[in-house]
Amino acid sequence: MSGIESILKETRSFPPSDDFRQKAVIPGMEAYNALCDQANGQYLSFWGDMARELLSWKKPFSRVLDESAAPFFKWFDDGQLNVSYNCIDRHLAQNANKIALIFEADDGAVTRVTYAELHRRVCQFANGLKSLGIKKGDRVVIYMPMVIEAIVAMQACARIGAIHSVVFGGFSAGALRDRVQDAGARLLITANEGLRGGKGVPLKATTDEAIALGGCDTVEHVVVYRRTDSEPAWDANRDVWWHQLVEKQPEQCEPEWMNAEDPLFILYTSGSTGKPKGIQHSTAGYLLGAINSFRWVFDYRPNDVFWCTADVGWITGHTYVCYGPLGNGATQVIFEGVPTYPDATRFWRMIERHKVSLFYTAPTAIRSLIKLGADAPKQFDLSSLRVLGTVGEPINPEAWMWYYEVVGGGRCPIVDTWWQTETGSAMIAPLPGAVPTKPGSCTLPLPGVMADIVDESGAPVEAGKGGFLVIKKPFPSLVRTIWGDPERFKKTYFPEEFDGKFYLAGDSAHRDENGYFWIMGRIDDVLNVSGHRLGTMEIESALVANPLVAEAAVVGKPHEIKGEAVVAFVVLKGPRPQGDEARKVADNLKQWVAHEIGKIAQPDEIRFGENLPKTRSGKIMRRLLRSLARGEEIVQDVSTLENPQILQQLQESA
Ligand code: 7RM
Repeated sequence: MSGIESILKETRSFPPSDDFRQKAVIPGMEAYNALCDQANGQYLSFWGDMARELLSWKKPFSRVLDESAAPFFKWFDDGQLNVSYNCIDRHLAQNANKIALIFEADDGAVTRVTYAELHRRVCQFANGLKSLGIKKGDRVVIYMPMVIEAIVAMQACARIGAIHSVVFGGFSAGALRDRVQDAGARLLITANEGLRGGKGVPLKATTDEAIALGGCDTVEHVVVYRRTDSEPAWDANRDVWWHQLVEKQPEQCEPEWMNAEDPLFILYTSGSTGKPKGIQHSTAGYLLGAINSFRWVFDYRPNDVFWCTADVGWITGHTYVCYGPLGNGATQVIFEGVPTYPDATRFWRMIERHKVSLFYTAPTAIRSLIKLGADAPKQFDLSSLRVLGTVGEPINPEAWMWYYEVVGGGRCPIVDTWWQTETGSAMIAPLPGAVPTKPGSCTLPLPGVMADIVDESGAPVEAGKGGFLVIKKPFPSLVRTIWGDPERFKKTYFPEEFDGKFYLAGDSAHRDENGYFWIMGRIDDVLNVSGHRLGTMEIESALVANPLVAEAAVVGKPHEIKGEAVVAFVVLKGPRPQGDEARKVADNLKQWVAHEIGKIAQPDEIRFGENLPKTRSGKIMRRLLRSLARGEEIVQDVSTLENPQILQQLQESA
């Protein structure tokens, strides 16, 4: 097998302004390099010092890392602490009246919660959980809308040492049941309804349905937060109203002092095949990753207003809504609704309204907002913005430039953050006061992250050559195991092929002549065209660079001569073309790709749709497109698909 080839060339580079650099948390490349040298030279004391400086410990640890049961690493493991104490209590002496949460509801109503108020709510709910018999180590599934109470529930679990598992509120009864069952949850927390885009989401009814499917016998109670006036079906032996549960609870709740390695939460990832994996994170190592990466990557300063648009159902909502910002004592916006309601200017309106300075969203959201109104941000005062972030998928240079120029006014560094549910916190991302950015690159690893790109034998590949993205040393916030399946954990993430020594991320990537990382897509999605192994990202970027194109996804299909042919699924900025028009545009786009990156990457076939099949967190599901391209029936699990109706349209577009 030859290495994965890189064919995209991007030469633009954007250093931070002098003013930005001078005020930054990590001010300039010298400071960045000094931290990297420190981490390279003294890996353990680097992380040990960081853990002492950034976390508040009840009992200090005496040992940084225990590798004796590798790859089941233990960090700071004889130390004791509590995550909720670190996120709330320790800010009270100085910042009790600082705003922690600015909640904007679906209908635009705003509620502000101070750190003191958050403390009171978390303590009362934690006491409520205890009154239901929930204790340290019990699993609690949280199936909530994106409201203040979702964060209160997570923090309350952390406070009493219960292990939460948040299930995204858009998941079906079946998906919820599978997760409840795998986790063996004693308690479910939900709402009667959620509200998104003006419509009710029947969370309690779906919860009832999930339990009725069977296999949830461990569940003793369902706590229900009343978000709307609708009256849910009620099982008086099992169901408890949130407001009644907290009513007479004391406003103080002593935190449960946890061991550093006690699990903090489980979060299920669907993965491309098979049963969802319960990614298990630790208490101290995870929190350290969340707190430290937040201040480094977003260059966090105490007056910032942060807004991460992710739902708490995803890892991004765990690390950069619930734990990272609160752990730093920050003020953040949380948003119940969707970016297109009441119209596609919602994000820009909210940035102006709340004077957001640090904004973090997904490339999919950026691309769809470009399609819905490329000039829309210009109607709003976005001058409060300081740093713009992206996460979740490669961002193509075209969307990057739009984000940089139209949203950021050319002033704001773009932090393209590469990481995973499994890594717990950002791994490869520019520190915005130091690392010059390049459109489409997540740039350089954070100090202390030993990322590399290797070939099949585990040897580093040279600059410009693609390979497997790996992390070569254990890292505090890395996944500890797959809940209930340590063997699968070992096989998936520390495979034999690399002697079990490297963490295998599952992405392909290459580095350029400056050592910058470019993610090329999932390894499973790599195409093999005439013996050339091509990542999906570069061909997609070339397509999106065409002014007509809003979004694109490419997959391979078997080809007699070439091995694989390139099939591209394309969404135009304008209406979906049909007939002759479609053929004409397709021909133009094929030539465009050949011209932009070379004949080898030229699509053999282009199909147009109004959208692409995406997961509920906005990732393109290429495995479904692969089946479509091959004319196969879709037999894969589509339960995590946001927009199933699009499959038919793409099928018919052949
Ligand atoms: C945070 C999150 C992880 C996968 C990962 C990549 C892709 C995420 C980027 C990215 C290119 C990025 N966790 N990915 N961020 N690809 N550039 N900045 O998304 O577990 O849900 O997904 O997402 O393939 O392996 S996740």
